[in-house]
Amino acid sequence: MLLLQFSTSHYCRKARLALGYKQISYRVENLTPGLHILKVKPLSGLTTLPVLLPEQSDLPPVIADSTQIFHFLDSYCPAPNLAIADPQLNSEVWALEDWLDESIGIAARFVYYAFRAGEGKAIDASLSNQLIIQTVRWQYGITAERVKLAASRLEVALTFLAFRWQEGKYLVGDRLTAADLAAAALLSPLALIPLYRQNYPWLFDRIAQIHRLCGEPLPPGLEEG
Ligand SMILES: N[C@@H](CCC(=O)N[C@@H](CS)C(=O)NCC(=O)O)C(=O)O
Repeated sequence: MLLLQFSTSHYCRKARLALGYKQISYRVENLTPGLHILKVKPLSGLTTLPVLLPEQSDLPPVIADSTQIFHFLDSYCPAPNLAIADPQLNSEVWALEDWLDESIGIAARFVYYAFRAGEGKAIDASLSNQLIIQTVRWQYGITAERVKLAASRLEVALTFLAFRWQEGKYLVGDRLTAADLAAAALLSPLALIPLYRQNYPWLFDRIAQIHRLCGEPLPPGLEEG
């Protein structure tokens, strides 16, 4: 299988966590932001990554969107499953996964890029890096007002997650699901931001645990050694 990705994207990390959790061997192709459209649009009709190419004649040729990749991987390799057999709990798994994907992952992106352009500029103050950060902020419309809204959305999410994730519990039921993988990947950009590290230490412990379980290298800010 081939995963088309941006190496730094938290949505691509989400797909890698699922591949790793299921111990599926795969290759990655890192695309260049902007130029990626030339390759991705003809394949999926979308402009976003990740995109998974299963590369087997009996399988769909292209799976775009991290949530669709989760569903595909559950049908391709059912154990361990990202869903839960109980229909009521399972509806919670996928509602949470969708909320994390469509709201919280975007809020994390807003807060992360605002940090990298301001207080966290020293992480990489090179002209080329700051140019990339400015381009991303322009592309997604990351303004100060929207960053404030994103930060308050993250606060709601982290208050919710605290009840479920502290003490090694899972977001739904009594084992890891799509919801836990989505949260671990989509909140990982916050690991570079001191304010979140100080206020939510349990969050980063859990993100690191889930990465280890999936055999995925830890995100920037949490690397060991
Ligand atoms: N809901 C999508 C979101 C993916 C997404 O936003 N990917 C970003 C990178 S983090 C992207 O490809 N942006 C480039 C673009 O929109 O052209 C998913 O889960 O796959």
